Amino acid sequence: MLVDEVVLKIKAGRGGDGSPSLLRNGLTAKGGPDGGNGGSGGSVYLIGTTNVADLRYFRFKKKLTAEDGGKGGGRRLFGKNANDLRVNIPIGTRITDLQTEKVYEIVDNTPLLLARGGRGGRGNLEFKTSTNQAPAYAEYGKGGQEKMIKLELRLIAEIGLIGLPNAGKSSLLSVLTNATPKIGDYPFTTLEPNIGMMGTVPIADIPGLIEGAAEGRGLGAKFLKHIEKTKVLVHCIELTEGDVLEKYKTVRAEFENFNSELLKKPEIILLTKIDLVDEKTIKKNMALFKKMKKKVLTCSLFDDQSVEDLKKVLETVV
Ligand SMILES: Nc1nc2c(ncn2[C@@H]2O[C@H](COP(=O)(O)OP(=O)(O)OP(=O)(O)O)[C@@H](O)[C@H]2O)c(=O)[nH]1
Ligand SMILES: [Mg+2]
Repeated sequence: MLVDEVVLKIKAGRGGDGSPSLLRNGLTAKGGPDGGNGGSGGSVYLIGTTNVADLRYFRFKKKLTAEDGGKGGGRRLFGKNANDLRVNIPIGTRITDLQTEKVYEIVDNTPLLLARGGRGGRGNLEFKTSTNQAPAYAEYGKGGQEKMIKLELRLIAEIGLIGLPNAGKSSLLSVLTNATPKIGDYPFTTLEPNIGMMGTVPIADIPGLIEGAAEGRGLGAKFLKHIEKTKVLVHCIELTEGDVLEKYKTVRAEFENFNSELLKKPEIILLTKIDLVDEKTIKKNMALFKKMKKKVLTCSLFDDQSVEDLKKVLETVV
């Protein structure tokens, strides 16, 4: 299951308390202050990475808490500074601070400081003055910052495979990339977007779109946001049944309804399952799209050369 939205609490560590210790030993009945400072609390950072594909890690984890700083001690002992908590999230995640509504986009691996750890309290050593040689007090450590945040994943695929249900999108993803999506000879096999890597190029396969998808019919609308950032769309249209142009227009109409910017994206028409139709049908449909000045390719899973040719074209367009 693709986890693409979570709300969680993040809490930086508290600073350690300073120590109010006064030195006592055999030589000194009433010695000076020797209480050390507390250590600072750990901060919480989120870091973009390409190694994590979704927000699954947070599915049952509703809170990220960094360590508290160590307490200061007698004999000038300073408390330990706590380690920061650094958590990897996928590049492409949008973070919203739910109190301030401030939004951060994770676009690279620069650590983003979200909750700063509390400062350690000062020990009594630091409060010693000419008039108060032996202060018996120290500071408490400061609390760490706390925030409620929302993480939203937007897959940054460079290429999006789109089309009606059963067009062969997931099959293509499985031959173009390392992904192993579910493939079935019935519509709506894909219920969640899949993403695979063709070398270094991420390709997304989204559930099939149908008329009314942009208003919530079928499954597609919820996932159209995942293709908003792609550079190229591969519009898969299978040739075995239905009017090819009608099918093309149905999907384009959904783009128009959802976000007309999608219509401006470079588009490759991919006529699929050509092993199941005759040469005449292929030629006729290619001509149709060529006349519309569209870039059109054909493909069959059973023709390795057609898959290789498609790969080559995709590599040059991203
Ligand atoms: N003969 C033939 N069958 C194909 C080809 N490509 C896909 N298929 C078959 O078509 C059916 C649908 O393939 P999928 O890849 O699941 O289609 P999809 O577009 O992902 O479908 P949804 O996830 O429902 O939108 C499966 O039975 C595939 O085996 C092809 O090139 N030739
Ligand atoms: Mg599919």
